[in-house]
Amino acid sequence: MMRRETVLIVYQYPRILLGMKKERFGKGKYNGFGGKVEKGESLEESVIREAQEEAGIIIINPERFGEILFQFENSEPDHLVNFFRATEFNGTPRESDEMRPKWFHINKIPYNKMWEDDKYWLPLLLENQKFRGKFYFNNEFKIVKYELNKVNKLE
Ligand code: 8OG
Repeated sequence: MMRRETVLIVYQYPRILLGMKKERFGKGKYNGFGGKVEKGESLEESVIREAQEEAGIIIINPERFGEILFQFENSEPDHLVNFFRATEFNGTPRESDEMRPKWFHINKIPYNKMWEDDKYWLPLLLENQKFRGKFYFNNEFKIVKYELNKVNKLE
């Protein structure tokens, strides 16, 4: 079984907008906005909808930057996550049931309160580099092995 998901990083140099996840998978961690891609939805439509639901912002021109397959030792299904970046949005970030938005300077990204893989791919996204990869997590949600490649384009 596999779940298709999205994650959006809003990047307004020199800061990024993350959200503290208040419920479900990844609770207690900072992450970009995103979630499950619904039936009949494109990746882009999904990430726009999630940013609106979770942070109350209308993102403009989200750009796809990476694709990572996450596999877990426990019964969690595989997650195929597409990562997006947007620099512009309308509205003011506001807290929702799921997320509490917060800006971070790019020199102070809270990697110790994020998924362990983020410290590998997020610097690439911030440097304009597209990527593709695969991470395997154990029962304690620690990385057991991974591959991460820079790519010129995502087909
Ligand atoms: O809606 P749901 O609670 O299933 O959303 C899970 C979110 O977490 C979704 O946006 C995809 C995202 N996500 C993973 N794995 C990882 C990961 O390893 N790092 C980051 N940054 N996000 C992840 O499912």
